[in-house]
Amino acid sequence: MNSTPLTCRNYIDGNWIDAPTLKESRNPADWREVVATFPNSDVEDVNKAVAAARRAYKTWRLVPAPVRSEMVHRVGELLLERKEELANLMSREMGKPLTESRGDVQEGVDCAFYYAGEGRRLFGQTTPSELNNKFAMTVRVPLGVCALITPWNFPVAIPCWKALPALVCGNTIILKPAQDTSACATILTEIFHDAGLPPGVVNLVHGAGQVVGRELLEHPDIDLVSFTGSSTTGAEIGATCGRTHKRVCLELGGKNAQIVMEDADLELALEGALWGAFGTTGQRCTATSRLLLHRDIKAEFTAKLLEQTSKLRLGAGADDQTQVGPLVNSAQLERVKDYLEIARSEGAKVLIGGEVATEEKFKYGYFFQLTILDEVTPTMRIAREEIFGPVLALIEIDSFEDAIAILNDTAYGLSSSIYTRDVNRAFQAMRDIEAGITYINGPTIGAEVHLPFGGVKQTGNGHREAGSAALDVFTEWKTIYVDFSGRLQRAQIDNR
Ligand code: UN1
Repeated sequence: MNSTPLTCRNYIDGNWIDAPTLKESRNPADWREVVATFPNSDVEDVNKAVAAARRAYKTWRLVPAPVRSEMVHRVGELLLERKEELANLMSREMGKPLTESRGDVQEGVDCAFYYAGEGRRLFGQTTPSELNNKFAMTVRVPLGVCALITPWNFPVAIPCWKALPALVCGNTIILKPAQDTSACATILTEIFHDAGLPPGVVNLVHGAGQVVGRELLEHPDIDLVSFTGSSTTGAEIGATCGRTHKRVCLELGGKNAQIVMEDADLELALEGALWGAFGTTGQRCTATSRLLLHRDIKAEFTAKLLEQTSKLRLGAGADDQTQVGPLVNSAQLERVKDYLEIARSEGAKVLIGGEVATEEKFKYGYFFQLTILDEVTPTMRIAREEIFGPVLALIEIDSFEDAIAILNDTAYGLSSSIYTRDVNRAFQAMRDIEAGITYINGPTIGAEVHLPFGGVKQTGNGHREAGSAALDVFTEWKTIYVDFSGRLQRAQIDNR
């Protein structure tokens, strides 16, 4: 399992740059293993990357979109070729099971092929002018230089969601990946390079958010910041981008709930709850962290849930047998431990788990037991705050109306789910749930790349990623009037 650490470098203006100071990215299943070293970049590195991206933008924006998208298509092909290598690296670097890591890379592939097609659309509108001999239309134009600040939980998929539409639209980019997944970001950047993207179009700057991220937010030559991460950091980023006049797209936290009504297919709802709560060790912004169970089925459902949870195999992501991996780092482990303290002090009952996993094989990793909390009330902090770990809170509901009200009683609004066989309730839920995404008879996780992704309330700031919605993030509308009358025509005057 211990292979030689990958030496990651910054990639600026088409060159891999050696760095004077390095940090380490370690395997969360066995922190003795250094997976990679990466630069602890400073402001000067950011400035060089921004200057390169700004220079490259002058010509990249003029490359026809269908030609740009051929390179994005190539990114998809190369991701497929290197899928197994990347998945293995990902499982070692951030801990999720191999099947999930492959899925993460596949999401990048799907995204590449989707946006490659977009290069031949990028549709604008034509509309009649109110004046004779005058033509009116809209076209999408790129913004310029985009800073993409990405998290560790989807180290390939999320950078792809941001980078690929940005590039097809004609922007140049600077990727600032999470420090926990510097190696994955490096391989992804190698793929961008090999796909033929010209120097300066894609730049990679590793390092701390407080240094690299902060400078990107302040830099006058950055036009857009796209960030996925916590709501607290997102609020700061939004405030800074407001002050520095940048467009900002925020994908933030969640406190997603799955409702199980008394008429649900309970086996299906059970599978959904297990996958939604414990997939990626609960470290998804779409993870199910509240399970709203109708009182008529709660006892039966809970018994089955405990039985199935106790069977899930915790282990190293790179091990084929593993179903749930470790947490990504010690800070996450501490956070989950703290929330268990809070849960106990608030009066929640720990039905299973609740502790750091202490078996010998977990000794050098950040493993936490799969945890289910009962007797949770909607006002408890554990029912309101994002934990980002393998912790599921059970809340009893009396009725459909009660369920919707509790589901909506949160500061967040990303994903949501209801299991019911009642078609009327399903449609009411689609209408009344306050969230960017609602699943009927499916878990809260598993969004597809060709549909909009994002949330309401403190989950975001009104933008959506993925699908054609991402084009609205990475382009400006330009409105064009062509007057072919050969004389001055005055709108709002000459047509009356
Ligand atoms: C995230 O957790 O930030 O819908 C993204 C899903 C995945 C993406 C999650 N496709 O669960």
